[in-house]
Amino acid sequence: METFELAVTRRPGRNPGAGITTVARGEPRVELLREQHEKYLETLRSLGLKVVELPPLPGFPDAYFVEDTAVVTPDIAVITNPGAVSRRGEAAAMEEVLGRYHAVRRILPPGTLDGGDVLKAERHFFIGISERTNLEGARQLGEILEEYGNTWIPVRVEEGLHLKSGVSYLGDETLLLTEELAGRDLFKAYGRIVTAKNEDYAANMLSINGSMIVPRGFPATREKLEALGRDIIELDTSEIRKMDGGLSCMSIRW
Ligand code: CIR
Repeated sequence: METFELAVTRRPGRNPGAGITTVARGEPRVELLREQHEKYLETLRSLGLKVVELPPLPGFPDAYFVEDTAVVTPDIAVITNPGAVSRRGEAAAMEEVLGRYHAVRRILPPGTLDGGDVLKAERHFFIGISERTNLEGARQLGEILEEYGNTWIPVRVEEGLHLKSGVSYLGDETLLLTEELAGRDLFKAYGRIVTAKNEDYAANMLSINGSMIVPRGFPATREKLEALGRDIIELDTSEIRKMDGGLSCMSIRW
């Protein structure tokens, strides 16, 4: 299984509630959101990752959802062109940071792509076509990935903000995914653990260095994951969820 060594993150700013959201769960409590973010960083550190903590990006209330700004593989960092116009400056700010570690390429207009739509399963990439990622953006990323010996396939996103709102890679050719995605042919070659009824949000989680970080409050899905016999760490993401975010969104990992 892949080993992760580093996570790039960004601290939430003063007004995360000014970000974009499609969910009606109320205004996030800023202090609590910060605490939840801090616990997330502590958890990544406890799993052996070095955590790069960037400062808030003034004028970009969604900037702590760093995952959307870049796709990183062992070979290359691809800076995205985020689908939401209000988030485009976040990607430009990430370029300088990732350039310290990787050769950098870019997704160019008219292509749009959010990292939340890109699911890496070893050397195969599922790229969600969503409100944020168009086929042109997916194709540009796919061609770059192919240059380095990877394969890719586009996936229609019909529920949730991003592809990874509904599916996570657990390693060992196994996915955790919503019932809707589990029915799709393109996932059938994988081992599939399906989120429990009314627990679709639990599909976004992180499988890191032998442990699984899962959102708190989804006991039936947790029970299914327990069968894998790995360590499970539960984190409260109540405030992050109000801004349409989940566990994967808050870091870029490699
Ligand atoms: C947005 O709508 O862009 C942010 N409020 C949430 C982004 C979540 N990112 C992710 O799932 N990768």
